Amino acid sequence: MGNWYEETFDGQVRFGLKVRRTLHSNRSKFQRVELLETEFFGKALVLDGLFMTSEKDEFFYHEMIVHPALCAVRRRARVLVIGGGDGGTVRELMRWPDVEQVVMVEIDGEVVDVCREHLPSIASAFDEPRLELRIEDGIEYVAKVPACSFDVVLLDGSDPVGPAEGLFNESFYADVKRVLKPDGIFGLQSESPVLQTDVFQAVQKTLRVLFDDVKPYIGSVPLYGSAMWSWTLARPVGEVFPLDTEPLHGLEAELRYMNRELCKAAFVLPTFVRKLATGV
Ligand code: SPD
Repeated sequence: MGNWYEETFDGQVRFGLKVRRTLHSNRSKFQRVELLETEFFGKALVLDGLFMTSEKDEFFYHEMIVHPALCAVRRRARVLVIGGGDGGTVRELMRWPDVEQVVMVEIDGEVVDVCREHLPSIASAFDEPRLELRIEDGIEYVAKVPACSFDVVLLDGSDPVGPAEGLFNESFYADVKRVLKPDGIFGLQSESPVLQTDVFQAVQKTLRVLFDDVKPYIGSVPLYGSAMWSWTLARPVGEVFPLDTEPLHGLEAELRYMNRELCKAAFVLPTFVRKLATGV
């Protein structure tokens, strides 16, 4: 028969998955970590009751958080990932031959361990020699590293509750800007313009205070219970566009969501999203 596992949005909307069995359930030092075997999505990671990723649809999210950001920079030698404990973001980064080093800073080592054990197709790049994996607080890490250390910073965090809450504020974004090179790029998941409208709007507004140019883009992630999800690119100095999507040409055979046309089209926003992001 199986049980239903439901994520609730603001006590107003519920999204549920039918679960065959629970493979892991534990309260780590930071959050409840669950690994479910579901009927439709395959194995799924859940943190504090929030769906994070699944075998079936993880590529929607991970290809969208990584590849547009890498198309927005000329130099991609050093990349910092904050969060990303399931490993999908690092796996996508490793497809780029000119990425020389990825530093991934994940606060919760239990997430990494559980994903290594149960989600090997997502956590497949943790043993890459180009990866430096650090289990520590990403907020403290960006506060202490020297300025201009990275070409790209990607924030692959959870929703703004629990350990990820501090990843949505101005002082954290200011540190991200400091550790980025001026012509580098900050890419982050920025929640759903439909179900988390206030967070989406607040992220855009806060980034605009600090960065010269901020460009949200949209796609779908079936596991997130909303037809629309968003990510955002922010450039410390200068403009985000134009994106150079040509390097994707060589990757397209191995990608399942991203392609050169989509990489540009994702920045074309429905009017209500554009108004939420820019006010006009
Ligand atoms: N509502 C869930 C938002 C989670 C965003 N991060 C997912 C992590 C996948 N690597």
